[in-house]
Amino acid sequence: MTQRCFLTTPIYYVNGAPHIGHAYTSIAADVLARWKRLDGQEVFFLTGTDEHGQKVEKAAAEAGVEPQEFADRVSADFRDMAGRMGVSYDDFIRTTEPRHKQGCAELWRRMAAAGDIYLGAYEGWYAVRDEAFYDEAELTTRADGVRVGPSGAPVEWVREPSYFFRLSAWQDRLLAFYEANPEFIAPVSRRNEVLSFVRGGLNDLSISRTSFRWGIPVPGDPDHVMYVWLDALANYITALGFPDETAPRFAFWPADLHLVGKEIVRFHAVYWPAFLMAAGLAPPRRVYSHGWWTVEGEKMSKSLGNVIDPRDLAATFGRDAVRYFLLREVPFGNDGDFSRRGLVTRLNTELANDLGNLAQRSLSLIARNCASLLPERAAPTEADAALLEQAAALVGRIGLLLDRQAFQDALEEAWRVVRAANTYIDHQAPWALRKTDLARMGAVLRVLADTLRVLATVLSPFMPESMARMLDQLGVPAGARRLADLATPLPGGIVLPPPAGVFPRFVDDAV
Ligand code: ME8
Repeated sequence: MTQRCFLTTPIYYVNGAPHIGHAYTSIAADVLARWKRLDGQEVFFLTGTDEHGQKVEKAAAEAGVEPQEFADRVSADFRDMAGRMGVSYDDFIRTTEPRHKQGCAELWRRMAAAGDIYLGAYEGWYAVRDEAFYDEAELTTRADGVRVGPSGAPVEWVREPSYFFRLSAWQDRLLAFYEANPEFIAPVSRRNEVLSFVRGGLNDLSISRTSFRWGIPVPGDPDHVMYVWLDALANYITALGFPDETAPRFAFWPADLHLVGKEIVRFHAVYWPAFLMAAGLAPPRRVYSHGWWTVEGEKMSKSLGNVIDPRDLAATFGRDAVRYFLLREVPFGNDGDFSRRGLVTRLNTELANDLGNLAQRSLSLIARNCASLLPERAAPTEADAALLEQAAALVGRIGLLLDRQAFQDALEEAWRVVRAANTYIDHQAPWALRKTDLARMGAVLRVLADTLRVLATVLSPFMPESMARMLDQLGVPAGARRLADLATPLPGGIVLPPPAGVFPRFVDDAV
């Protein structure tokens, strides 16, 4: 049976425009989705927008439009961003869609039927920007006297009737679940944070609000709207057709991976599995929480005016260069700093020089010296075999690294082969063989073409457009670009199209 794989991004709040932080998570998830598809798996890749709650209501009011109209506009912008960054999602869910509202209400009913929801009153701190409740002990006071939560978001005191989820009763079951599933939260630093948070004891969680209206009504008590995080998390199952557990899509549950930023790990690794288990559903298999980007050393913020739209970067540097940079620059779990200089350097050295030139040199030698015909494979010399074996081993190595979301290491593995191939071409000097040993020249160029084919294949999830162009130039048929196809050599003698540079060098006046 084909292996199934369900991958998700967070659904993004529609209070503001998409920026590189959002693109980052979506691109990372996209690389995994594309890799799994290349591996022949059946993939369901979900993204979308989180449209309810006080924060969105407030942003709409500030813009002077109704929340739904505002959400329609910003959601469309997120969809456009995903499209332009090459994010190959299978579904884009919006929490204002009827399918979501119905499924979410049913999730509530199941949690209630299990006895895990009760009516009470909430009194405490709330940060609208984070849509999160905080304990007194988590707060600090800013220089201007404003009380803020751990993220720096101002808090306000709220006091209102509220339904609660009996989270306190789930502490032991959650700890047992983490114990039995050591891979559930990654990286390990985040796992430790979550473990100590849960070991410290859990308070019941307020899951409804009465002080505003922009949310999903609580079943049977329309004075309340659901807490936006319960609403938002439910997207991962409502998109699969929940509550219809017989829907073909529902076979994708439990999710193989929720990719999230580090600030929302608690919602995904504590609240979400507890909600699901309370409703009698399986928790997801894994939550990976990546680090945060700053821009030129500063936190991105509207007031600083340094918020970067990934579409602008793509227009300037090319979409694939941006995708590559984001995943190459820092280890996935760590924070990173985005700088224009850093991007230009990687584009020019690693893409244009290391990989682009390798392909350009090899392919133009074939065009010029072999009448554009792919040379036949020949009995390999030791040097040939060493390079070909290193290339062949890439598929397995990258697969294992991507299963751990180690994007940077995966790219580093590929670049080891790129560097080895550059050393090989310099040592073999096929341009010189033209006059001395034509057969050997052909053999060397064929080794290079085969190595490039592996590279372009394994890198295609990262840089789909440019690697597709490279595969075109290598004569690899569009229907034979999966990992498994690498086992079948291309026939010698096929005509290759004229080579054209895949990564132009970027000359930056601003640097
Ligand atoms: O939290 N660096 O939505 P959100 C890296 N709606 N990643 C960043 C980033 C940065 N500077 N800024 C944002 C929400 N992200 C909820 C999620 S899920 C059921 C509900 C990415 O619009 C990162 O993935 O605030 C982070 O978790 C997400 O955007 C937050 O997006």
